[in-house]
Amino acid sequence: MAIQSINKENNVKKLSLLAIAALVALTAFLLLHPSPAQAHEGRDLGPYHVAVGWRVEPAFVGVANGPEIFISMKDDATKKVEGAEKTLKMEVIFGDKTKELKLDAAYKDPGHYVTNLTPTRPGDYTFHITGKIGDTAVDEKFTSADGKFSTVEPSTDILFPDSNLDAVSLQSQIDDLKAQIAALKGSTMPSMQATGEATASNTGRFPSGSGKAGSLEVSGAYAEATAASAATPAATMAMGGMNMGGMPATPAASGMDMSAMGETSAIYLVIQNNGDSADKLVGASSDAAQSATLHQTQVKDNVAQMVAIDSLDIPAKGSVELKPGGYHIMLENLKADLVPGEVITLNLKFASGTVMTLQVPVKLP
Ligand SMILES: [Cu+2]
Repeated sequence: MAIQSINKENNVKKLSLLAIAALVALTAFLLLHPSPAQAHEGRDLGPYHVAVGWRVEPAFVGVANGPEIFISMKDDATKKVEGAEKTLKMEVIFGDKTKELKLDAAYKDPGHYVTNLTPTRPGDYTFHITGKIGDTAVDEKFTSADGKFSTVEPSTDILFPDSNLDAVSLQSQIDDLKAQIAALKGSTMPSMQATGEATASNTGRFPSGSGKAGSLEVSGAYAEATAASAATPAATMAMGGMNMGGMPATPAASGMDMSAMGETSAIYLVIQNNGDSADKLVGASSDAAQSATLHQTQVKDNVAQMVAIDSLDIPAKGSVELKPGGYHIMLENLKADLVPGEVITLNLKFASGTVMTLQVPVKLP
C-alpha cells in the first residue's frame, strides 16, 4: 500500500511537471507569435499573408478596441512586413455607416498595425482595407459576420455593479425622456413658440395684464381668484402683485398643492387689432393650469351655460372683449389655487401665427 501510493505520487508529480512544461512552451509560442490563429481572419494577398481582427477579443460595446492587421510573408511567417501603415487605409463599416480609421504601426512589433475604435453598438462590423502592400494592390473586406473574429457583444454581461450603462441603453433612455418631454409640451399647446416681440412683454416693457405682438394688443387681463389666500410661503411671497422675476409666481410650479386638482378659473381681457386684416384667437395655454380653452357663456332658458369655441374673431381695426357672462379663457385643472396678488403666465396663439405671452394678475371676482 505504502509503496503504491509513493509511486502514484511520483506519477502525479511527473504529470504535473509535463503539464507545466507544456504550458510554458505554449505561452512562449503565443508570446513569440502575436498573430493569433483564432479570432482573426487570415488571407494570402500576393506574396503576403494578412490577418485582420479586433485588438481585444471578445469585443464589447463601449470598451476601447479597434481592428488590427498582421502582415508577414506568405512563405515565411517570421518575415514581417513593415511600413504598410503608409500605403494602406482602413475603414470600418457598420450597417450603412462608414468611418475611416487611422492605421498606425504597433510599437516595437514589426508587421503589426493597429487602429483605435470603441464600438458603440452590438452587432457585426466590417473592416475594409485598401491601398497597397509593396506592389500588391489591396481592396479587401473582412467582416465579423463570417465568424472569424468577434461580433461586438453588448457590455451588459461584463458591467458591474451597474449593468445598464452602455451607450445604447443610455441613448434609448434619453430618447424615452425626450419623447416624454415632447408629449408633456404637446399637452399644453402644440408648437407654442414665443415671438421676439411677445417675449419682450415678459421683460417688463408692458404692465401686468397687457402685451403687444404684431398689430395685436391685449389689455386689462386678469384671472379670477379661486381662494382668498394660500397657506404656502411661495404664495405669500407673491402677494401684493410682486412678480418674483424668473421665480414661479404661484406655488403651482412646484406641483405641491393638491387641493386645486380639478378646479377651474377664467381669464378675461381685451384684444385690440390695429391691423388692416382680421385675425382669430385660436388657442391659449398657461403655466397655472393643465389646460386653457376658449369658452363662451350663453344664457339658455334663463340658465347660464359655457360652451367651448374653436376660435374667436378679432376684426381688423377692431376689438373684442372677454368678460364675465361672455367670452373667456377657461383654465381647467389648476395646478394650485389662484390667490389674489399672484401673477400667472398666459400664452395666446392667433391664426396669423402671432404668439403673445403676458403676465396676468389674479383678482377676486
Ligand atoms: Cu368657461
